[in-house]
Amino acid sequence: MADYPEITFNYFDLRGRGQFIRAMLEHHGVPFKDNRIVLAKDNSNWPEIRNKRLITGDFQKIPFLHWGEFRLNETLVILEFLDKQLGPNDLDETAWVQHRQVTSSAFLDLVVACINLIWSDIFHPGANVPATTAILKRRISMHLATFNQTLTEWQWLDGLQDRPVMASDAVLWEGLDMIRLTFDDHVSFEELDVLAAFYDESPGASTFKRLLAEKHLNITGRPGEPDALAAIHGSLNGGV
Ligand SMILES: N[C@@H](CCC(=O)N[C@@H](CS)C(=O)NCC(=O)O)C(=O)O
Repeated sequence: MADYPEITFNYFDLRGRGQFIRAMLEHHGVPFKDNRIVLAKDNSNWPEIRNKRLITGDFQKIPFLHWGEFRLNETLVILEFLDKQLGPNDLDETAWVQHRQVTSSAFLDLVVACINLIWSDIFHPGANVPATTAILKRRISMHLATFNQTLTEWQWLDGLQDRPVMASDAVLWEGLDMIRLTFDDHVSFEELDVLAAFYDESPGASTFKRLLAEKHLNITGRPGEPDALAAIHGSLNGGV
């Protein structure tokens, strides 16, 4: 087994920006302390936790990864760091850059987009959630079609089974699964052959699914997330 330093991963006890990092560490068998921060129902315990820089790092936000001497904030930085530590060391520059692009877009354009929609009426008082949902549904559908085309051109599925699970796998899988749940299957990637095959058969998928089956996790820390999701689904189903 590889020799690892002391590792602590700090994140909320939810999916958000952290589940794919946990899942990667689990999949690779990395021994780590999984410090899950449990929010009070109204999130009132957060300001006190936020000030504990051993838990929230130099930017006082999470995810925050403590890996031996390294203190890492910023999700995309953590993911690149993990690929350097755990990923294949024989990727050429072109493949490495492609992985960084897939990781960034899956994180920002899929995962963060879903998170922001679920929080939208709180972060943007007076927001029109049905209209916001409809716009995002259109934008994400277009982006998934583009993703599918590009991954086809990049022959993404070839060799997927022959390399270790990378950040791109964990985040893209999480993004697709969050889209399924956030849009109640109204944004479908079933017809997008590469994405559909990736979601079902990518090498990390069984670990990602197993972890979620072992413990149900909300997508975000938004108080009342089930009601927010019900409102989004209602608007997609033609409700007000
Ligand atoms: N740019 C950061 C953003 C991290 C972030 O906003 N994390 C949220 C939780 S998912 C947080 O710490 N929110 C509390 C706060 O901003 O006070 C990243 O991508 O990691």
